[in-house]
Amino acid sequence: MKTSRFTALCLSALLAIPAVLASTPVLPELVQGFDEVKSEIAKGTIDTITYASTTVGTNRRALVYTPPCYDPAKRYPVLYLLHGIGGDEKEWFNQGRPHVILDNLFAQNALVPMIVVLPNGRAMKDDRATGNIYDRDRVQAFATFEQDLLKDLIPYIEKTYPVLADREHRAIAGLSMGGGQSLNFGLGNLDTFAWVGGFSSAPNTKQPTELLPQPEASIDKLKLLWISCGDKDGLLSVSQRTHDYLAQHNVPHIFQVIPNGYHDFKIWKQNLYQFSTLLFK
Ligand code: FER
Repeated sequence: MKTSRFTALCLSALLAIPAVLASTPVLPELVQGFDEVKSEIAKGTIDTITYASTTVGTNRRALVYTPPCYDPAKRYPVLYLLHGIGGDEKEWFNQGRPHVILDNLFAQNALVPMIVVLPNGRAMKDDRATGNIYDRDRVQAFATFEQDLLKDLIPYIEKTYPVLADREHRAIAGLSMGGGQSLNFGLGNLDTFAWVGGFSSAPNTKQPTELLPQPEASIDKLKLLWISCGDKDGLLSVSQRTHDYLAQHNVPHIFQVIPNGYHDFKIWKQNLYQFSTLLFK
């Protein structure tokens, strides 16, 4: 019974009218219930994985979302989705429920089926969000994660899951500290990532000239650069200065200042909803 229902749901998703792809991205309207569980749609799956980190010298955890109608015989693009300073690999799952948002988008045929990896971006032996999360070594661990991601986690994902392992099928995005990481690591490694998103990016974001020292050379490599922040967020100046520099150097990007927007999951869920529909198209 389970199989036939699954097949029917997956076929109906395939037969739905494809979303229109425009060269200038059109942001989807936020629909009521975009983050609520629907009973009659196909669901993705979230697993916890453990990988050996040569960077940290420990086994580290991440969550992995595989999309509805997941077929290991196919190959999927991958989004690495990063948490904030007070979180760990479960922060998005517990508070943002990305699986619900993505399942709903998939059911509307608005999403390219993708694998989403939710890492722990605090690359240190004790990687829990305990004690003083603003301690220097705890903040430093968010920078160290670049090596863990590139040398340990991505290779693990690519040997464990059926993924398309090239830059055009790899995206990185995150909230706050994770937004800073996404801009730093994404723009710093355009041979690895073509899709980059910073949601309410934190002060760990590099200064624009360090972030993108040769803006002109980056233009052709970027499939999408997304910068968004709430207008009531005390960190808006980080996104603003990045946008100003990009605009000055004619680097195509999306800059969204969300009216009446704070530093919270209301904003980050909206960001994920809209950003994810642009990916891999
Ligand atoms: C800071 C203010 C905010 C900072 C980090 C944050 C490292 C991060 C916030 C978050 O992730 O929600 O000064 O410095």
